[in-house]
Amino acid sequence: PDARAPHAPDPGTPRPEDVAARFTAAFGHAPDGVWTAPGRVNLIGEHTDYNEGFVLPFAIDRSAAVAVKLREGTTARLLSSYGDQVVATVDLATLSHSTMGGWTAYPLGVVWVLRQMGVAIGGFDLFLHSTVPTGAGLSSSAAIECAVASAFNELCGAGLSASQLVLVGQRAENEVVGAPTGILDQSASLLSTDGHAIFLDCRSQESKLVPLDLAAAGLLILVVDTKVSHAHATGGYAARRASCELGAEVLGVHALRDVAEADLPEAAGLLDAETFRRVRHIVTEDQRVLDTVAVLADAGPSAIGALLTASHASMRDDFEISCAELDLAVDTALANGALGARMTGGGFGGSAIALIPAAGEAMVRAAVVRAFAEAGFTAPEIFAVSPAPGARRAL
Ligand code: GAF
Repeated sequence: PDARAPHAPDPGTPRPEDVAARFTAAFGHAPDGVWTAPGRVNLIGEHTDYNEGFVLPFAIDRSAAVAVKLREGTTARLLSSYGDQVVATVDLATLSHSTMGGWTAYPLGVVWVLRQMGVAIGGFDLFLHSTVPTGAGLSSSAAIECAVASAFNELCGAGLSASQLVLVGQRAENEVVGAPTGILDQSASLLSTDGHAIFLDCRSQESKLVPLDLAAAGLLILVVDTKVSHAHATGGYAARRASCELGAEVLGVHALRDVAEADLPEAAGLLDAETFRRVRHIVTEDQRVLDTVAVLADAGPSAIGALLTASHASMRDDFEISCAELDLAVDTALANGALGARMTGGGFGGSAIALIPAAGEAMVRAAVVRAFAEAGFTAPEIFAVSPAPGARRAL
């Protein structure tokens, strides 16, 4: 999900020199380093992560950057370009859920988890700047968590692997922020490589890089940020997860990953109608991820459109996590030449993606803007994305 704060970020990845300079201006000394971690779009595989299934995300060229300097003592000072831009000062010796509020829950949540794991983190100064739009379903919160986890992993010599850092970010999200999310977002942020999507098995945490050269195929992916904000710490996200757990329990499986499409007719007789629809989304979505990976290898990105669109229909009708703005973005893109389109991320707002011929970009953009205006919706933000590098030390 997304760190929620009033924020209008610039596109692109923050310049590490600028982030270091703002740190130095705020704290009066230079940082030990600057770490960046990107947001993501998920090409396909939604809500499958916490069902131990498959996902296929890629990192985008919008990142969180943190400059950090370790200090003596137990005082942490945190500043971000979000919101009121006042330095938050906390004593790590008395760190508790009640002292981690607002945007500081993301960096402090990671620090709290690392300290629980025995990583010796004392005092520090931290400055955060992010270009991942908040509330847009593009993993602004995972970007912060992964940048912070990468920084302390290195500065404190913790020696954790990328897969372990994924779980650190997830625990911060689950235990401190309070959103019962899976490992999709942190995995995309930490494991991504330029020019590739990541095919991740969320049960084993094994991943495989899948080449995704959109430009060579004359294609691009447009993000339509509907500006309908969402929060996964409340409401629908947790309810969907609970439905999936109920479905697995009634069907006698460890996780919905263990249900095959061929089992669905029998499952229909065992589950109430709503739980069955939730289960059907997960089971068919897992298969669509596997199919997408196979089609990409055999025929390339121009052949995956129908799978993306089928995924959207499943989220709209069976999982019921879409909204009028997302459906309009998808339908309008499809009516104006998109090969496929779907909402991406947790749902209930946020962004849709559309796979379009590069030559048709202006037409799709204009059509979506017009359709939103005619429907009386807030103007969307529309931008192209392509697979970008994952988290790294930038300075
Ligand atoms: C959000 C969550 F954080 C992810 O773990 C995942 O469940 C996603 O929604 C839906 O696929 O981004």
